[in-house]
Amino acid sequence: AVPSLSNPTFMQAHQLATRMGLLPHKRMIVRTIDTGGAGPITSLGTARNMILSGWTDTVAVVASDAVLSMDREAFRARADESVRGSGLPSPAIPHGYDRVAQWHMRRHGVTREQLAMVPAIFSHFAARHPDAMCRRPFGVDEVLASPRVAPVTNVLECARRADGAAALVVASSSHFRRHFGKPLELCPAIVSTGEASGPLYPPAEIDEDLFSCERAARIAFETAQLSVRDIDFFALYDCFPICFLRALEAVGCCPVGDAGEFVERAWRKLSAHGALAPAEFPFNLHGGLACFGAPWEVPAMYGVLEAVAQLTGRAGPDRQIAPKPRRALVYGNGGIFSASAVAVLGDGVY
Ligand code: MLC
Repeated sequence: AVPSLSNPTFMQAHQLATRMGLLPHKRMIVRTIDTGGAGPITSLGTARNMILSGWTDTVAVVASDAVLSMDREAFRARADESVRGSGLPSPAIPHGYDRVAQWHMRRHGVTREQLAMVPAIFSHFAARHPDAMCRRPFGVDEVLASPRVAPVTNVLECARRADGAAALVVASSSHFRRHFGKPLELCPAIVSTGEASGPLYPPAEIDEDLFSCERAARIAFETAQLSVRDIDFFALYDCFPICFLRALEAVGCCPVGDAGEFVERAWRKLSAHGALAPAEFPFNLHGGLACFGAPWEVPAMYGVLEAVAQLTGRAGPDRQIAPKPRRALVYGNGGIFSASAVAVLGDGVY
């Protein structure tokens, strides 16, 4: 399990397992994974490693939080506290990402409008998902007119406070065959995972060394003997637009510095046709953190669930990529670019 902000407890997974009557149990291993928003993807890697090393046949990964139910002042205080010592003004997390966005604008020429295009595109996707919080597509003008949170960050660009939970069972292939009696194709494999760490807070002078997603993606690709060309769907963490832009570059969808233009091309196409087919922009088709919703450390799990829906052809007529994707890449980011975890799901060498 990953930690909760709304109901913080020591050793969250032990609390959960005890309350569910699963502990004490001699063969049960319980672990709380704390890599911030990367937690669900780190957990997939941990589950895979536990199974590959023969410790167990099945692992449940559980993420839940209720930060929308929190009083907004209490949320702000606790969120600020999570980056205590960073010296960032309140709200500290949006300001931290904002600093990185400003750096990217200066260094790579990303425009304010290109940042705003990220949630604008995802609002169109979210409107097709029955569980997404954003029910109505919006445009760049609306993003830029929404209340300012930090110098180049407005409300519609922020991870949206939400209550929510998601769980996933990871099983060995032999256990799956024995107990579920279904062909393996109905359940995507965790082909590989990669992880890397950045600093706890953005340093006073930001440079390329801040980012760790590149390293995490490289490990995942090398382990899988695959490249970005083998991926048909991407769930890339987008707590703020800069996180998504940087992820596009990190996983190799475009060269470093070109993500703003990459997004702008998609936005122009969407604006010209009124919509994008899922295969035309196969990213965060559930709507991502700003538009689907972001219960603190849960959202990367929503990316995994969308990837599973896509890979198994169960995303429904509005969102399903056709033909059905073979492989997906999911990326979770923790802290302010402090932790990166990447997993490749689907067909592959595993
Ligand atoms: C907020 N609102 C949105 C929205 N975000 N509406 C549409 N889309 C969005 N993305 C709306 C709320 O629903 C509310 O509407 C109003 O804006 C005010 O938001 P609030 O949260 O109720 O109160 P406020 O104190 O004004 O704070 C606004 C905020 C805050 C943007 C500063 O929501 C915030 O800090 N968001 C970011 C959360 C965050 O940092 N998550 C972690 C990301 S980092 P109404 O109608 O009710 O008034 C990460 C990595 C990691 O994921 O490791 O954690």
